[in-house]
Order: sequence, then C-alpha cells, then structure tokens
Amino acid sequence: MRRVIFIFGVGLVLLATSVVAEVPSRTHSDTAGFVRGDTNGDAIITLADVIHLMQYLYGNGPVPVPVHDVGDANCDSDVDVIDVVYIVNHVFRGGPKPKCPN
Ligand SMILES: [Ca+2]
Ligand SMILES: [Ca+2]
Repeated sequence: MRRVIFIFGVGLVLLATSVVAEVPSRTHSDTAGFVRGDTNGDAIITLADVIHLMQYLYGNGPVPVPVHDVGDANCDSDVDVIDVVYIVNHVFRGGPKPKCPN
C-alpha cells in the first residue's frame, strides 16, 4: 500500500512540474512559530518541500524541520500523503497556504 501511495505522490509531483513552473511561496509563520508546509526549513514553500515530505513519509528521509508538525500542511494533526497533495496544490495551482485556522 505504501508503494502505491508513494507512486501516486511521485506521479502528482511529476504532473505538477510538467504543467506549471515552480513559483516559490513566501509565507508568514504559523501561530505555532514555524512556517507550516516548509518541511525543509528554508522559509519558502516549493517543490523541494514536497520532495522532502515524500522522502520522510516513504523513503526514510529526515523529519520535517524544525518540528514534525511543519509537515501537517492541512492542520488535521496527521502528517501524511494528504499534506503532500495540499502543498502541491498550493505551490502549483494557487491553492490555500498551509495554515491552521485561527
Ligand atoms: Ca521550504
Ligand atoms: Ca495533515
């Protein structure tokens, strides 16, 4: 099952990168003090964050930095493939910024 989800995620990334050029998204910090969705900790949300999260979830990559919750882009308290899709939607399709409602 994890392999299917990983292949699905990689397919989403490849589709997004083939359709739209990467546009970095500068964001402000979440109320928790970090930029939700910025999984590699460089203060912008890009394809690199999608890859970082995919590697963490399915490839034994490093934990999102500075804290695990950075990867919870949709703020549902889980870090999973839905967060990958959420970040892809934000970066490539102008979807909402990863942020918890106030
Ligand atoms: Ca980043
Ligand atoms: Ca989530």
